[in-house]
Amino acid sequence: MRTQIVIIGAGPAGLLLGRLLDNHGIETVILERRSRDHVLGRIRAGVLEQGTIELLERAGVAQRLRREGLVHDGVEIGFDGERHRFDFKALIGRTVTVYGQTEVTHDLMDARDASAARTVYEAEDVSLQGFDGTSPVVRYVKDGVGHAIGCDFIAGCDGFHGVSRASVPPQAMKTFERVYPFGWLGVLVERPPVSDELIYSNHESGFALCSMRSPTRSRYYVQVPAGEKVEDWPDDRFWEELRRRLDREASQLLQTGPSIEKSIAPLRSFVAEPLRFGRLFLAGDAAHIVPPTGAKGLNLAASDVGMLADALIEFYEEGSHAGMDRYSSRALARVWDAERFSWWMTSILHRLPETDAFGRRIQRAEFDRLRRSVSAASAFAESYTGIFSG
Ligand code: RFL
Ligand code: PHB
Repeated sequence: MRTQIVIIGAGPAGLLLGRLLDNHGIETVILERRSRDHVLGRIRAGVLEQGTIELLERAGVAQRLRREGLVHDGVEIGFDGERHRFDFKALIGRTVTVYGQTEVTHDLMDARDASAARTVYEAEDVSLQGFDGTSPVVRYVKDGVGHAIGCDFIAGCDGFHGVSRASVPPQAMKTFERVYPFGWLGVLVERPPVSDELIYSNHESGFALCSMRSPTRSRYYVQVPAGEKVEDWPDDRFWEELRRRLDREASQLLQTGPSIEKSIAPLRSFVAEPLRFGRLFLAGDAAHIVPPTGAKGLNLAASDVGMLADALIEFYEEGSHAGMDRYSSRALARVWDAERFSWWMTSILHRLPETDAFGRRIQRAEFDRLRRSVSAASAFAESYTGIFSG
């Protein structure tokens, strides 16, 4: 069989790329290792930048997002019981929208199902060949039967543990990494959120975050040491720890209940360079990871595939290679800006090994500067809302 582009991975990056290309009559096949239900069951990101929303609009999948997305004008940051609100709208005239990654994925899957485009779920043993030449081939096994697809290009959208990046010869790639000695324990609960906006909290015992999925469903996180097990965190222990890390008002307003999902995500910063190897392009978590503190992962995945779709459309419609040649450097400029911001926000809000008495005073000084300086607060607002487009 043959197609124009094989996309590996049906996460938000792969599905959005498929949709943007489909809208221009470019044929794609998506190969996904997991089942559809498994992909939809993963609870991940919650905050969308304006640029991501514009891209979802362009893809024609933003109707439900427009209806159900919660527009937030700002966020709050707490430090040792004090809280400060950063009003993005007043500072720089921008907002963010809270709409779960699960919902984005759902909308993209529905749109793909309604089109003629092919998606193969539970595709095993996916392997990539010949992308350094002119005729790449992707092989996979489905229900015990081997298949091969010849194509013009391969898009590696298969996340951090995928096969695409691993298929590149190590000498052709440079990687940059920082692994943090802690993770985020997240809980989803069918209770109204503690506040209308997100609260990021720095407490002596560690970081906490109050987020949400809807006016009746909340998402909370606490920093836990690396290697911690979900089984060691019964709901009562989680709520007690979260309460401890919030200011008095928030901890009083917190409505607890039985968790409907609970998981631990490790924190990591990672970038692979470049993002193109002949006829293979990497996008999203396959190429880079940010710690979730800056809410950038999904937004970066979206901006990567927006740029990649433009480049591929330019190739098929105008015969020009220019966009494809520029893709890696264009996308990486935005990636590194988000890496910087996510690393910085992580380092000022978490308890790190270097957070001794000096480190804690520095964190406090960062918080005070953000509170007192309009230019510092505006720079924070620009980075959080994603004004930088590369
Ligand atoms: P994904 O979502 O990991 O999808 C990759 C897909 O590829 C499949 N796959 C394979 N398919 C075929 N063959 C193989 N060999 C394969 N190997 C893997 C996988 O099954 C999967 O379906 O990557 P993508 O599309 O690049 O999307 C990236 C985002 O998922 C990620 O960046 C965000 O979730 C990060 N993130 C957040 N980002 C935000 O923008 N805002 C947030 O508020 C935010 N919060 C978060 C987050 C991530 C978190 N975790 C769990 C890491 C909060 C958390 C807790
Ligand atoms: C979430 O709602 O899951 C969420 C929100 C903000 C973050 C990370 C995760 O920075």
